[in-house]
Amino acid sequence: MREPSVGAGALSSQLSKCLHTHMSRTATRTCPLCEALCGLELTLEDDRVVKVRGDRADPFSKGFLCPKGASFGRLDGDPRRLAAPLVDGAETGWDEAFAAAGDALRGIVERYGKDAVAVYYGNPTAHSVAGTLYGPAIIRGIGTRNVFSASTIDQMPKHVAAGYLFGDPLAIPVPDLDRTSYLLMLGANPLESNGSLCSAPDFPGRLKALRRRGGRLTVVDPRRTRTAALADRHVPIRPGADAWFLFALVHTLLAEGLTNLRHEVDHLDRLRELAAGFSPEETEELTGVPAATTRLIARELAAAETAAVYGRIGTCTQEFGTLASWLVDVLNLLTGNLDRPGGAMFPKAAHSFGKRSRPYRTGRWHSRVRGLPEVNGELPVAALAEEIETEGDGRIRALITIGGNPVLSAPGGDRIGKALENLEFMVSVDPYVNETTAHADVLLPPPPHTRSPHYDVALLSFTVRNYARYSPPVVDRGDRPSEAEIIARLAGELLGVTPAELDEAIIQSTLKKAGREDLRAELGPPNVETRLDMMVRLGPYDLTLADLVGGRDLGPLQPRLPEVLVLDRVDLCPEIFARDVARLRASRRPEGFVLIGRRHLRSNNSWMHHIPELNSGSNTCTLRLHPDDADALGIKPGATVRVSSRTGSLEVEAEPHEEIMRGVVSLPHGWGHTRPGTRLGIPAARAGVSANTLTDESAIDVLSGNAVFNGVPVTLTPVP
Ligand SMILES: Nc1nc2c(c(=O)[nH]1)N[C@H]1C(S)=C(S)[C@@H](COP(=O)(O)OP(=O)(O)OC[C@H]3O[C@@H](n4cnc5c(=O)[nH]c(N)nc54)[C@H](O)[C@@H]3O)O[C@H]1N2
Ligand SMILES: Nc1nc2c(c(=O)[nH]1)N[C@H]1C(S)=C(S)[C@@H](COP(=O)(O)OP(=O)(O)OC[C@H]3O[C@@H](n4cnc5c(=O)[nH]c(N)nc54)[C@H](O)[C@@H]3O)O[C@H]1N2
Ligand code: SF4
Ligand SMILES: [Mo]
Repeated sequence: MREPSVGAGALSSQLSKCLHTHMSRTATRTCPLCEALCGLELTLEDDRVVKVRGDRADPFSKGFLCPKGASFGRLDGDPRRLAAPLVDGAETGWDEAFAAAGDALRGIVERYGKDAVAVYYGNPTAHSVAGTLYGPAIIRGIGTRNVFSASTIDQMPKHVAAGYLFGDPLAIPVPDLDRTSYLLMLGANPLESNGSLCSAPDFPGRLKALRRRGGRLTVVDPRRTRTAALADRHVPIRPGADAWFLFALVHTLLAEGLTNLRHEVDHLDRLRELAAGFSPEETEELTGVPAATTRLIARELAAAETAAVYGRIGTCTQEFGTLASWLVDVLNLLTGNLDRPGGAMFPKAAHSFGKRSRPYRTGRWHSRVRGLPEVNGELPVAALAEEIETEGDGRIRALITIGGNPVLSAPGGDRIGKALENLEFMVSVDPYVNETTAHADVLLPPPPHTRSPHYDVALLSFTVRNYARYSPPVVDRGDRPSEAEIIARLAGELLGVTPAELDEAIIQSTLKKAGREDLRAELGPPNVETRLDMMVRLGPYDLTLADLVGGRDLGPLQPRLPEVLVLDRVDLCPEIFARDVARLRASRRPEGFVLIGRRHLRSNNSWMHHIPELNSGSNTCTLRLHPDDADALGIKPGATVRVSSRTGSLEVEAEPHEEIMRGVVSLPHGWGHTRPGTRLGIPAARAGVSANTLTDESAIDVLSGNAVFNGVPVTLTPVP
């Protein structure tokens, strides 16, 4: 019998023979693997997921599923997942592991002070209740300023842009995808990524629907990606030049009198002055975008019945990421599309965080070695290695990682790997022994997703429709702690409280701040579900957590700028951005080749390459370059090429490809699974090389501290 193909990795033939003797049942939950938030329908036999389908009853995803979601069962039942904690590489009990971590961390704080313990939060923490609700307790528990996260290798420019434009770093508008008639998309490839800071299950289907209803899609990207191929127009741009291009659009709107500002704003004059020097003709050479194309796009944006400008990671992980992210919303404002249906809007989550009272600012403290400003309570992960290596007061001696793999994912990752060897102590909350966690003295593995409650505290504020879903665990986890309990217990070791005491204290203080102490009697015992229930009850829809099981559509996005603003008016041209324009003007087009990244539908940053179904087919770690560039260098398809940058050098297979601009080469990140000590079992032939051997931790977007992954200068040499 042929095994069913979807999510059937766990279904061995032996198991299928005893189907009749096992209880089969279905359960639904949200897919935790990307920002699209699809509903999954799982078929379970005993505690194993044997089949995965899209949950057709989910009002948001309506049955959509991608290949990664289809592998949910494979990941959930993955034998490489640790079942018990490791201390010095050997399995121990939970109590011993927590005691070992607590003793070591307290000792380091006593000997060297609070800042000697650093924390790094990786991408999966943004998808988990545990990371979002309990992570902050660890920082509080230690009292350290050495906080790092995947935000500074991702979306930090978006937070800084929103923070200064609207006063709140979380007020990031999303394109009203289902209603817009014109979408200008820069540096995003949702046909592979499934979307980011714009949660939209079946993003590809929604883009096709946009075109079917007569709308237009323009994609700005150095590569003709699958998304660009689907668009009405693909505009190739030189990596890192988006701020120049966006300024040229602003210039054209202002110079040709095409603006339609619908909100009261500050500093329009300052913007006008700055934009004067960015005509499409002046910027053409730097951006590679013909002036006529830029003018045409500006006029189309202004003329469209509704339009949205959306920039994502390609516009963030570059030298002028904050300026680019700011200008995206300046365009939404100038064309009258901010906060109106079909434009760029602010979703309204079902849960409450409480409103921010003071306007945002950055630079409240600075990193010790390079003096880089704090942003959102964090320091740039580009500064992590130097803070561990450099002697002196405040040197990092211990590290806590939660769901992160900076050795492969952060700029100059090889240097971080070496630096981790110099730590006195490291503890990781992570299911796997990988390139980063192999350095941990104590490793605390969370249970598989089926055993964990799920609610997207962070991502439900960036949905293209107002929507919420709570997923209770579908499998009993026995006496294994949930990830929330793991993080709470780790924090408790430092704060001297139990998880229940921590939860109760947070519940009491939240209710007090909201003036709703009366609500305590209606809530359950202090735990993660009760905290979520409280947040939903304090939210804007008069709902409880139980109402959100199975998914709940809360309607199309509604205009709500006044509710969102923490400033008196939108600051169209904040001074801190205006000052950074001088840095932009001083920038030059680099000589030679520049490197950009690439995502593949079957990857997820660094952590799924050991799953054979995902590390297969076209998901390969090759260097793409334009065939004419390859010819000029004498590089044949499949040949090995040496790629070198300021920070490192590697050898990789060349894949000449028409899709990419001349002068640009592309390498996916998260590969390079060749480091010793890991327990992933990835065959050498499918291990790839790490793009972050080449990226440079000394280059950052100064305003946000964000890493530069696009536009990294490299040289290419054919290897005989
Ligand atoms: N399958 C899959 N899905 C994922 C992930 C994954 O690894 N794999 N990762 C998840 C994560 S963590 C994130 S943050 C999101 C990211 O989601 P997206 O933002 O959609 O990310 P990418 O697919 O990398 O698309 C970025 C695009 O920017 C282009 N680009 C590079 N440099 C420049 C530039 O200078 N200017 C412009 N305009 N474009 C540029 C690249 O060619 C690429 O096509 O995806 C998430 N989803
Ligand atoms: N060159 C280059 N580098 C990049 C990018 C790029 O485009 N180009 N993209 C960047 C982006 S957008 C991001 S978000 C970062 C990601 O950077 P990181 O978040 O540091 O790296 P990931 O590879 O996502 O690692 C995820 C880690 O979480 C663990 N994990 C998986 N599931 C769970 C769970 O449920 N709980 C816990 N506690 N741990 C879990 C995995 O084992 C792994 O160790 O990479 C960045 N790096
Ligand atoms: S698109 Fe994202 S959320 Fe949906 S099934 Fe795939 S990985 Fe899961
Ligand atoms: Mo990301």
